[in-house]
Amino acid sequence: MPETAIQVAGTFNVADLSFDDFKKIVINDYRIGYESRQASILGRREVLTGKAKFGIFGDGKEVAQLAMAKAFRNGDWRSGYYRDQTFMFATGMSNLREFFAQLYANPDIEKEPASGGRQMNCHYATRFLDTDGNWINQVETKNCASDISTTAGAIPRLLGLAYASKLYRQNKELSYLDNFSVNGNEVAFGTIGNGSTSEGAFFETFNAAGVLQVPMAISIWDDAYAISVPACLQTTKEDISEILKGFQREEGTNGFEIFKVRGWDYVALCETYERAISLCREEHVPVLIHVTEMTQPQGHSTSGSHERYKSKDRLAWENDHDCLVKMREWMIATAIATPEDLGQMEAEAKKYVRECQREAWNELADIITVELNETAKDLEALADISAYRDDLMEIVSELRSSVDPGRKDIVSATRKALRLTVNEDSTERRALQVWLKDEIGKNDVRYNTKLFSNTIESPLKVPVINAQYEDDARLVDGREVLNACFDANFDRDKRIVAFGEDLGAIGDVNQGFAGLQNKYGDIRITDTGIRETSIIGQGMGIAMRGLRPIAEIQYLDYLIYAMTIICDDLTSLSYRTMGGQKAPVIIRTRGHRLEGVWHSGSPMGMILSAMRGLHICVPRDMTQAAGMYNTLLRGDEPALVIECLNGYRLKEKLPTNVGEFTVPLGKAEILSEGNDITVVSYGSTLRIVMEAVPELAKLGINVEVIDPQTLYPFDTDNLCGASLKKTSKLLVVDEDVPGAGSAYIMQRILEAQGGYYALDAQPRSLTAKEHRPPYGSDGDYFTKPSLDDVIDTVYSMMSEVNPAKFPAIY
Ligand SMILES: Cc1ncc(C[n+]2csc(CCOP(=O)(O)OP(=O)(O)O)c2C)c(N)n1
Ligand SMILES: [Mg+2]
Repeated sequence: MPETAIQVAGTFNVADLSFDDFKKIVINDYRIGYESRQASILGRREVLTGKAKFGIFGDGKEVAQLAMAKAFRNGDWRSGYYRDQTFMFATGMSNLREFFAQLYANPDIEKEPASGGRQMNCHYATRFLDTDGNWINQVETKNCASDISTTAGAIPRLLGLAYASKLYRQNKELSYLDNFSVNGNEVAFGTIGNGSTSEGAFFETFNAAGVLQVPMAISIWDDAYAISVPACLQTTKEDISEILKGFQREEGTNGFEIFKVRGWDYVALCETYERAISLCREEHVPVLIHVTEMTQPQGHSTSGSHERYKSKDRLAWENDHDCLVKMREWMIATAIATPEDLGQMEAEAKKYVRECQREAWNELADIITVELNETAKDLEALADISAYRDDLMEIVSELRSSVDPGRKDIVSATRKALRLTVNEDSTERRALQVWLKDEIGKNDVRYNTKLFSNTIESPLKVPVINAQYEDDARLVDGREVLNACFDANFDRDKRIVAFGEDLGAIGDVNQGFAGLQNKYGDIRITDTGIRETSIIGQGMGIAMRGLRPIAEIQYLDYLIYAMTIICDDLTSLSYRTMGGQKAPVIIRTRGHRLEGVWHSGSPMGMILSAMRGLHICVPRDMTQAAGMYNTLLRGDEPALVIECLNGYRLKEKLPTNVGEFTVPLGKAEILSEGNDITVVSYGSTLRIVMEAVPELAKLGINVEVIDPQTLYPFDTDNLCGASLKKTSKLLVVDEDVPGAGSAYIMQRILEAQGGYYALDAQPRSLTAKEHRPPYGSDGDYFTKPSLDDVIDTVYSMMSEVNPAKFPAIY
């Protein structure tokens, strides 16, 4: 790595700081800021010359980030957005080479540790799992949760990162987890653009932090624009801290401490961060630092130019108020540095950034050149003995002359060559076939792995323990099975916490947690406001800090309010960091059958499409649900468990090992054996299907009923496909709209499991109607699959194949 000045911003320890030391720190800060600016300029150039796809940079935001970095300590967390490169450099959480490696999408995590080339540039993350998936010691490092591109997307999890400090400080039973916290002294730093504060996720989370009183420090980088949209169209009074004044804490109230400071005023920024963060750290008071008068010297991103929408006056103002220009002026005016010294340092910094950029480029380009040359030689060898010599040499020549080639060019050339010579056989061709398979495998690892953490703690590896019962096992309400399960787990593992609307004092709306707050305390079992997005964010943040949250969403219908955070942030976390981060949140909810437009939804197709990266559990009763919780709480991957809303009062036997037995994920169960037709269903409709079985038997039809138990993973032992070999007929029953959850199940069975080949009748689905279900029992009967519907549909499928034996009923 080329030589540079100290990469990490110094802190001012006023007591024993000489003017010389002070100068050194300031000059070093300026250099970090200046290097960062050069990286932005060079990065943009690399995009515009075609070496990288897209660029978004932190120019104009440098000085505030230098000040913020001074207050950031080991153990602290950042959860922010794409403008923070200076902060990342100043804290040592990233560096220039990694910055360029990400711009070039280098898939090597050694070179691009934030995402292994998966995320666009300036999306930061530190790796807090080692290569085996074990936690590293978080109190000895500075920590950065992985960025996402959606505006305000980093804020909900910020709440959890801060909330973890509160749990670690207030719950002394957690003191053994000393690699995650030192008495909850860690501050969670958030950053967000002024425009993004218009998002609901920001307001919701902000309010929650004021209620919870957690060490969360949100900085708002205010450059008065959100791409082209000016502040007057974004924010009431054009001033976010002004309108948030009602959150200011007062004598005897909770709330925030709110600070406002200009983004080019180095001294004021350093003082503000020092004051704000010590208060936040010591007293667990959330703070807001509104940093105004920031600029965008190069405009928003490489996708357009800001001259299109900013006035000449505004552009001139931005030039004058460029934070680095202002800092430089101040340094000269206060005799911290001379223009000559600074000029020389800037020249060195420019050169240094250029060297880092070249090295990062070469690190990837050199490897690809070697790979390209090897493949080109192999293609030439094939050409030498092939009847398609000229065409093959054309492919090689195109490959050799491609500008800034990537692996796709090499693989694509090989695939073309193999297509061309499909009727030939030679050692050379076979060698290319082998190479291609191997190369596709390697790129699979680069680009298609780590949807889940897949560590030794994966819930898929949790040993299966069967439920045990006494001979005269008690029949209890389903909710009591769950209650006993949660009780046993809270007793076993002090890291587990649960929170949600009405979860604490009354023990949730269906009383699964009844009495447990009294037993385990309100720091572990907690009521929250009505705020689904930030409930999930709260879970994510604390899960990233080593705790085990059960985050409850009161009804499945309200999961939609948390969709953005679940599908953007939680489910992509492992993938987008290439296994560098995890957040094993268990989302608990209840759904399917009840009555009413917002109390009976079963939007499984939506969930299955949007939430790959979660295990999706659909237990048919509370015993199966308990077994799934037992599995998930011993694993380390996120999951969604949807309990059946109409099952809490149904009687079930209470297992003697209610906190120990496990239900394995992805293992389907045959609930009724038969050889005429296979019916696959889950959750609440399963009970109806089981009621239909004896009725259909009376009509001479033997039904095989399969419960997949989890929709993702789905029936990993292919029980459904195997059943079709026997029955040749498939009916899928669920309560989603047509072509949603049922279409997913069909794809798994007919395509992935090869069930298509066993069919001798058209596969059918029995689902709810296209619209949401109405209120009332008649509405339910006419819109959701009923017992009559199941019987008649199965019968009609039999009739289709054998009308003589099964004449039409009506
Ligand atoms: C949810 C969402 N909506 C829209 C966008 C597109 N977008 C990307 S950046 C941006 C502007 C953000 O402005 P601001 O929050 O002020 O941050 P700045 O870029 O000015 O620092 C927009 C609209 C997005 N990424 N995510
Ligand atoms: Mg902005």
